[in-house]
Formats: sequence, structure tokens, C-alpha cells
Amino acid sequence: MLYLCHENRREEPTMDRTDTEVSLDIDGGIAVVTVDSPPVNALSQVVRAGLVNAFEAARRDPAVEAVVLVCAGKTFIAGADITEFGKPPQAPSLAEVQAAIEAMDRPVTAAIHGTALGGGLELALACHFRVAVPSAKLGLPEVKLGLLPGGGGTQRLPRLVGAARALEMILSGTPIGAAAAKAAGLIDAVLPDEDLRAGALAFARSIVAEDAPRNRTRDRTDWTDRDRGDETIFAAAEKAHGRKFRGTSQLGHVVAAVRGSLELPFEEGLALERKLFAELVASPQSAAMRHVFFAERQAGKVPGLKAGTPTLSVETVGVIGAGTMGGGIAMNFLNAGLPVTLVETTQAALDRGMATIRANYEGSVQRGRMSETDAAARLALLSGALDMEALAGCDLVVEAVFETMAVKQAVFSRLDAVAKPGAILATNTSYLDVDAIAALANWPEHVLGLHFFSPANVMKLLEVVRGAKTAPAVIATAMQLAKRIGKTAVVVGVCHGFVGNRMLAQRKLQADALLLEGAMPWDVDRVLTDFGLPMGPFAMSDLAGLDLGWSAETSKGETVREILCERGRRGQKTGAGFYDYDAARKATPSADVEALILEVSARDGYVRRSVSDQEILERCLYPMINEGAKILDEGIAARASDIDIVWIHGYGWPAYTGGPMYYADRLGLGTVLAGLRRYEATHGEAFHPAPLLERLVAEGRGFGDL
Ligand code: 3H9
Repeated sequence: MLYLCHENRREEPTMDRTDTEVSLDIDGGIAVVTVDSPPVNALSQVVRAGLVNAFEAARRDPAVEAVVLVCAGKTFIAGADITEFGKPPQAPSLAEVQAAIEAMDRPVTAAIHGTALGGGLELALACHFRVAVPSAKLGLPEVKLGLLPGGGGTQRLPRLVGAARALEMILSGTPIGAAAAKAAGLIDAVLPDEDLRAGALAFARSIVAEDAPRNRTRDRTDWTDRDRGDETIFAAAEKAHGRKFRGTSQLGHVVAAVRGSLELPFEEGLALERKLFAELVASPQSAAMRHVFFAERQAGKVPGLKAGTPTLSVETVGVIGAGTMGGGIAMNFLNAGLPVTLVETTQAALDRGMATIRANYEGSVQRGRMSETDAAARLALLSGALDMEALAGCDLVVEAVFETMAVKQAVFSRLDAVAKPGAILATNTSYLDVDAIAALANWPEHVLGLHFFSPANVMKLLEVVRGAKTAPAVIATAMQLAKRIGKTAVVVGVCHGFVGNRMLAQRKLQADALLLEGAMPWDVDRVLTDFGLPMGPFAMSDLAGLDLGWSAETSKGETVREILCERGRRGQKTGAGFYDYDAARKATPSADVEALILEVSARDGYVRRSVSDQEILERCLYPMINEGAKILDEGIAARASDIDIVWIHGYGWPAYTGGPMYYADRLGLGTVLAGLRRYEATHGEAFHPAPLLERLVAEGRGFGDL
């Protein structure tokens, strides 16, 4: 039954939760409106209708002296119901709910716990007062969905906290805590965590007793009068956030709406915001970002893993290898408060690794991103050792040693001998066969791959590689742990390069070929950064080091890359790679590299031609999509959307195109298939279409329909 508003008059503050999403009860003259719509109390049509009814009922009741809006469950309202976007709007709108609140002639207080996000915060902004528990988070994260706040947030928030603070909150999309919200003037009081309802009732009674002025946010002019005409506010916001919004019109829209809050009467500002919101919600970019939102949550649901699968306790972690990767991995666990033992083979390597971690934390303190106390607390959890014996007590050990099977297997044999029974043993291999590594362990059920992406303490992606024998409890534990350390985890199967690097290899093949056929590294990089990637393949190689996997002893000196390495151009770290770098690591195209490419191209018999940007894009992306289709067909990834998440969080693929598989669906799989066939005719096997792609085109379906 969907009953919208349940009215229940009583003096005892007990709640009656029948089948209602929104209920109303009167507690000693205070009307309490409770939203109870799991999981996150989103503002669905049912909730909006329930709220209008509840506020109407409270307004009609002369005995009601004040109203408190509170939520059941783990959170206040987490925003509009995202599943309703893209569908015909259903009355009442959020604006109508807010109008019902603003029509109240008695004070309305929003009592916030958990998160008040998006439309949820906008609803609270329409109340006369806001109180929150210390752990509450308040924010307008709409930009992360390709939107701007469309429930009056761009008009009311600047009136409460000033345009600069409002722009920062809206453009970052990052919620702020209750203390910061109180300091900014966003909320009126921070109440104790225990019994928020009772605290909010007491607050409402004090407002009534004091006959405190109850200004509607919309009528406030103090901040808008101060900020009007101050162009530096907008210039600063554009400077701080311009790069992030490349490829979308969001920044301009947000700035226009907030500017409207200063320059237009409230209703006109609201109308402007509504128009700008409508444009964004209908944009393909926002649809793609909404896909990403749900894809992220889907990725956490592992096929074949039963709900309630038990997890193992992980309270101590060992990391083998104190290089860049090992150090970054260790920091993830330190940041989450887990003690880490870092193991190296020599004192010098261990000292270097520990010093890098220390320097990283000191850097964070200097940049004001972390307090000295926090940095010290994290470093206190770190210890170093030169023998794997030191890992005997660890619940989880991650090896991050040199990427060759022989070295990994040697480490695993020894590790298996020292680790305690039941410990989870993980390899951070980027390519190698996890099953072959697990074969050396006594408990292959406890072995899996945890593939972090560089820099491991920054990139959000974690590929959780499920081996043939990995136990469900170990996978469940890894997924839980990933959440604890702030990673987005995707479960993948065993194959060379798993999902991300396997697809990347296809792109690299084409990028290298394009150089010989007629393009230059900066042409390829420009096309891919224009597409929205943070850097192109050659700039990425320079950053990672061209000598990754290269050695002087085995170098054949044949490819452009090998010759560059031999000439000492090994990437940013040597001041030169595919590009020349200045002291600030700014890249410029290199005449030497251009000459070398022409030389190798001629040596190999290529007749150079002009390669169009379109060809560069298709040659780089279509083989990746094709490989993605093979990965899906083989069951290496469970869903197309998992592949999208790997690319968005592991390689910076632009979320506003939804990830490679979503992008392919939007482009039309027929277009991709035709492109592959065209290139197969001129360039051969590398473009041979995946059977799944052919099947889907024949059936008129997309990857998203699987
Ligand atoms: C907006 O408000 C626009 C307005 O300005 C204008 C309106 C006119 N809708 O994340 P979780 C589902 S835009 C529908 O795993 P957590 C989610 O899919 C909105 N469903 O939990 C998942 O479902 P399932 C602005 C939603 O505890 C389940 O809830 N607001 C919504 O880790 C649990 O989610 C936001 O962008 C929603 N709004 O984190 C906030 N939110 O179980 C978006 C969640 O079937 N939400 N679901 O997979 C969040 O950031 C997190 O969900 C939250 C909880 C922090 C609240």
C-alpha cells in the first residue's frame, strides 16, 4: 500500500510506521514529519506527495506550534530520486513541497543525520531552521551527475553562506560536516548524536518560547547585497574548477545560476535555475554520468556471491616491496587506520620506501590537506622489516615486487611458509596469471589479485582478481576492504592484463602504429585529451617511464620506444621521452623524436600520409571496445558497466561519456562494427570484430542490454 501521509495525534513521542513513506505525528504541540523511504529517503514522487500532505495537515492544525522534519533509517534525504530523471515529471514537484513548507506560518526545523544531499539539502534550505548531529554531512553533489542543483540550491545557498562558499560547495560537489556547516551559517545548531528527534523537538520548543524570528531563506539579502558586483568571486571559481568541467557546459550553467541569485529577484532566479537544470538533465553528458552512478553501485554486487557471505577480519596488513607501488598501497591502509608492515630485501630500499611515504604525508601537511597530528598517527602505524617472518601475524599480505613470474612465485613460496593460516595473500600483478601464482600456495583459496592503479594512494580503482580457486569469503572480504580504504572495486577474472591493461594494450598497439603511418605522438595525445582523457598514450608513457619492462641487455633497439630508451630518453624522470620536459615538467614536442620517427618509418618501408583526427580516435578506441566485448564474452568482466568503471576510475576516462562500453552503445554498435571491418580490410587481424559484437549488432542490442 502506498499511503502518502499518516496522521497520528498523540502526546507520547512514539512513532507509528505502518506502510507509509511519510508520517505525521503531534508531540506536545510540535508536528513531527517523518520520512521513511529506504534505502536513502530519496525524494521519489511518493515521498514528495507525502510531504505536501503532511505539511498541509500540519498547517491546517491550529494546535501545532512548530514543525520538525526528520528522517528514519541511516540518513536524512539523500536527494532527488535519480531513477526518475529522464522520465516525464510527476507532480508534486520538489518546488511544490518547498512552497508547502514556506507557506507555514509556524517555524519549520529540518533535523539532519547521515547525509543531506542535493534535493535533500535543498528541502532543508526551504525550512526556517536546520539542526544536525556532529556526524552529518551536507552537500550539493549534483555536478557529479552532470547536473546543477535544481531545487533552488543555487538561489538559497548563496543567501545563507555567500556566493563564494556556495560556488565552492556546488562546483566541488563535496559535502561538508556539521561543524563547518554551523560555522558557515548553513545550520543553526549542532545537536548530540543520541536521539536527534528529542533534540530537535527541544530546539523547536525553544524557538517557539523565544518567539525567534523565522526568516525564510528566500527573503534574506545580507549576503546577496554584499556579494553583488564582486566579479572576483566568479573568476576564482572558474579558475579553481575550469579544468574539471572540460567537455560539459556545467561550469557556465552553475556560474550563471549563482550570478542570478545576486542579480535577480528570487522567483526569477529560480526560473533561471530551472531552465539551466532542464538543459543539463536532458544532456547526454548527464545521462552518462547517471549511468556511472548506478554502474559504481552495481560493481559492488558480485555475481555468484551470496548475500551474507561471511567475511574475514583484516586488522593488520603486510606489503612486500617498498617501491612506488608498494609504498602507495601501504598508504591506503595507513589512511584507513590499519597497521602496515613494509618488507624489503635491503636496508637501503626499505629506507628509501619509508622516506617516500613520510615525504608524501609531509607534502599533504604542507599543502594543508592533512593535519600534522593525522600524518603522525598514520606514520606511527607503519613499520619496516627485512624478512618476511615479520608478516607472520598479518591478516592480509599484498606483494608488490618486480613484475616477472619467477620473482612473484619465489615471493609467494616464501610467503606461504611464513603467513599464518587463514591469512589472505594478494598479488598486485598487473598482467600475470594469478592462478599460476596461487598454485604455489598451500591455500590457493586464500589467494587473489589486488591490482591497484598508479599512483596507488590516489587512483580509486581496485581490480579484484578472482582466481579459479579463490574462496567466496576472500572475495567478499576484498570488496568490503576496498570500501574501507575508499576504493571502487571491480571483480575481474584471470587473463593477461585483466580488464584495464588488456584493453590498454590494444590502444598502445594502434598508437605506436599510427606514429609509423604518419601521426606524431602529440597528434595522438591531443586527439585523446580532446576526447576527455587526462593524457594521451605517449604522455602517459613518459610519466610511467619508457623503460618499464625494457632492459639494456635485451633491447633490440628496433622500435621508436626502444631507441628512445637507448638514447637515455626514458620519460619525465630523465627530462626527455616522447616529449622534451623543462624543469617544471612541462612537455614540448621534440624535434629529435620527430626525426627518429621519420627515420624508423622510412626504414620499415612506410609511405607516410596525413592521418585525420577521426582516424586516430577510431583506431585507438574501437579496438579497445572490441577487446571489451571479448572480455565480456569470456566472463572476465561480469557486466559492460564494470568495464566502464575500470576505465573511469583507473585511467581517467571522462565520466561524461559513460565509459568505453556505454560510449560504444551510444555511438551505435553498428558504427563500431563497420569501423572495425573497414580497418580490418586495410590493417588486418588486430581489427577483427569480436563475435559478441557481431551478435549484438545482428540482434539490434547493445552492451547495456546484456
Ligand atoms: C538531485 O537531488 C537534484 C536536485 O538538485 C533537483 C531536483 C529537482 N536516488 O550509495 P549506496 C540508491 S540529484 C535513487 O550504495 P551508501 C543506490 O542506487 C541527487 N537511488 O549507499 C543504492 O541502490 P541499490 C543528489 C539512490 O550508504 C542504494 O540507494 N544526491 C539515490 O554507500 C544505496 O546507495 C546524490 O547525488 C538517489 N538519490 O551511500 C546522492 N541515492 O542498493 C547520491 C542512492 O539498489 N547518493 N540511491 O544499489 C549517494 O551519494 C549515496 O547513495 C549516499 C549513501 C551517500 C546517500
